[in-house]
Amino acid sequence: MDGRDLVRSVKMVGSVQGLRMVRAAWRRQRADARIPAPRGAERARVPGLLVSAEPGPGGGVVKFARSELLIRVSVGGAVFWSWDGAEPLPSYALPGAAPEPDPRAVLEPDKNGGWQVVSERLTVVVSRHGAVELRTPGGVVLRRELPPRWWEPVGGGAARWVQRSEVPADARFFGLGGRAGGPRLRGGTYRLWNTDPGGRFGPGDDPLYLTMPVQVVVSDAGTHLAFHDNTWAGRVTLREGEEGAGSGHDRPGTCEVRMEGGPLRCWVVAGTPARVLQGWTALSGAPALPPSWALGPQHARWGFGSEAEVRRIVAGYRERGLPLSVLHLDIDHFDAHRVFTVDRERFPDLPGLAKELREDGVRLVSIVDPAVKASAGNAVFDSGREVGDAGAFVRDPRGRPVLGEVWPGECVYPDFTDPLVREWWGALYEERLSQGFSGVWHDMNEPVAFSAFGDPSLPRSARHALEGRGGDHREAHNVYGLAMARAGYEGLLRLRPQERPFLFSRSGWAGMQRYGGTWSGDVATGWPGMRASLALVLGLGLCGVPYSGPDVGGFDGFPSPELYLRWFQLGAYLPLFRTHAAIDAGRREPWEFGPEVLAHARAALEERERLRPYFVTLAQLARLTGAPYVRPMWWGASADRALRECEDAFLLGDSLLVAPVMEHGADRRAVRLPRGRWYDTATGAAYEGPGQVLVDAPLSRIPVLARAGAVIPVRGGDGGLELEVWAPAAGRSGGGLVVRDAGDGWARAEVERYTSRVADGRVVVEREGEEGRVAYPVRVRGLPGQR
Ligand code: NBV
Repeated sequence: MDGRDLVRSVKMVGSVQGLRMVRAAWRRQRADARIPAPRGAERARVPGLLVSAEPGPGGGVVKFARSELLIRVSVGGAVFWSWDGAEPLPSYALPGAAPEPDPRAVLEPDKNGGWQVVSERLTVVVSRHGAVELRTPGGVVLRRELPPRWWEPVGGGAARWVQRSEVPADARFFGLGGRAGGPRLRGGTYRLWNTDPGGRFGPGDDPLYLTMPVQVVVSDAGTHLAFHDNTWAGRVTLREGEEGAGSGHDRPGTCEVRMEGGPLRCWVVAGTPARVLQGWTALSGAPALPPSWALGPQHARWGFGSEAEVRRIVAGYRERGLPLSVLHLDIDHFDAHRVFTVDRERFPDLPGLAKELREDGVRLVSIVDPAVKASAGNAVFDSGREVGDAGAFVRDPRGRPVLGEVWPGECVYPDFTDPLVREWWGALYEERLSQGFSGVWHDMNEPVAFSAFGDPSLPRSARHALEGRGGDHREAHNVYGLAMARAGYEGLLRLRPQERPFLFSRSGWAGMQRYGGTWSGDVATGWPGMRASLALVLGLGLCGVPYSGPDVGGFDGFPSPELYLRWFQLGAYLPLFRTHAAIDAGRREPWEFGPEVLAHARAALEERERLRPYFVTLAQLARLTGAPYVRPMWWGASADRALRECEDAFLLGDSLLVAPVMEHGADRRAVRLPRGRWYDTATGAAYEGPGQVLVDAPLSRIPVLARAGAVIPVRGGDGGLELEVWAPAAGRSGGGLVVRDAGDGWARAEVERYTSRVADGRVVVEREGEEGRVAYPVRVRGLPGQR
């Protein structure tokens, strides 16, 4: 937080709290002084020379003079390797048991005095010094891990470590959670420490709320994902490689992972991007399926403030005939900012209001902050003190509760890494449900403790249960939001077992998708913020978290009508489509920017509703396959290098290509196309990829192109499902999947497969396995047979 942000937050929290923030910062610094300094007396260690090897399930153990390397290939192809005896479990990323070892993968000596494990998708080669190479079945090196190095504090304690790896010279890096500077991660250092950037962020801010040690690396040789399963603070330094233009002197890309403690263990999944995400979500858990109402338009604001204001907003949508599916209430509806309370003066009958809105098709979603006001008489605080032997709240090494300054004043923090605490916290959601809320929005869970300077979080010495193992905040910090999401998700599930919980969270870690989605957080209003917001959605999707979206219009300040509209048009094609802003920011209702913006925003809202069946299908497919709804342009064509560089457009599922306008004054834009024919969905014009084309982007819409042959489920004029089919090019065929909305429960959805082809100059659509019968109206677009 810089000086300006401090002034702004003091303005928001008040000067009494401002003073307490200074005190809190000093207190945290004093507490942290007890943690061993990272550069005290340490002993360095490397593995040394190879001594022996012992085959075991899926691979085995290779022993070195000063460490040992475990290699295990699992059924399904994911490769696990670790040093110093680390096993896959316990892990916050893996939901259950680790996958079974693949009995066909055997450790055997190689020709160079090292050892290797050959498996179906990857060959793992270990050198005599402890370098680990991952090769494709064709022998091309995807990744080469150099021998690691540890630094062990002389007096004992957590060892720091570093591991460098090399990737092909043409490789591009993605992922590491939500990164504002992405989606392609350029050379530089990226921190692994979930952080509230303090009021707003732009592309230059790093880290943000949701980091994770998941890298997705794309090169001609193939795509792979490497996950360093370690929750501690760390840094990843990336350097893109350089090709020697045929000279044979390529400089490989490099990646250096430095962690302040914790195990050195890594999972690698390789293959096509689709296969990589399938493998990754098989390991870290299938994405939760949002209820279909969460795929409709949503509106929020910090500062709706009263029942009358909520009614005014909903009426504003209704009077103008604008669709609205969800309205969010922020901390200002709480009583004195305390979580799980309602300000009864301003919301005298929240359940009544919620019921009325629901009858009108609008759900309410509530913010939930983790920090609990530390004052006797606050029911949540009082009940938390009764949990287990020591109460629910995080304590310092001397057993005193750790205090932090947040919105309600002096607060304590539930220790979500304790199963008992999760159970207690989950039960508290009954209060939210009885107030009429249908879902929750977790905020401030990095976790945040306001601080005049330094890291705005808990002291690193704070103690956590860590599922009974015990440890401090250095290990628990990055999974605080993840564990809170688990508490919330499991609580909602217990309370309403027949409904799918709706939860999204600002912070999280690898595996977050099991419990719900996330959103951009406080993205700065401006064109750069808009770009950053798309980078976040793309990067998180590649890390396995498919449901997210930005604060449309930006969190702070006053967007110009043009910026607001362009952001709105982008948001309409992202999984979480929600306008939101800070209490001191300008309005974000679509009618606040004049009649022209309103007309175009209406078109975007209507298009989103028309595409709702497609979004429902994409949500189901994300659950079944791990494929994000929003995919980078190289998704189906990772060998197309030009597409790897393309960051200003994306694929929405298999069928659509969305090219948002992210600069001022543009009325057309360049779009790089993957191979095949693409139709401009507004004009019907056909373009042939690969290559770059210039398409119209008037203020009324952003370019959206459909893949020739695509079969897209849409909402027809009568509200029923319809198939929109884009004519395949001559001699080609196409198709698409449809998963129908099976309600908000757990009914198993059926995946329907459709094919399209041209016969006798007509487009023919058939359903696989049903004697071709298609139960929906079909609307053909594009020009069949045209070359
Ligand atoms: O609860 C207030 C805000 C919220 O509107 C926003 O979406 C969160 O990202 N919250 C942060 C806390 C204060 C931010 C300055």
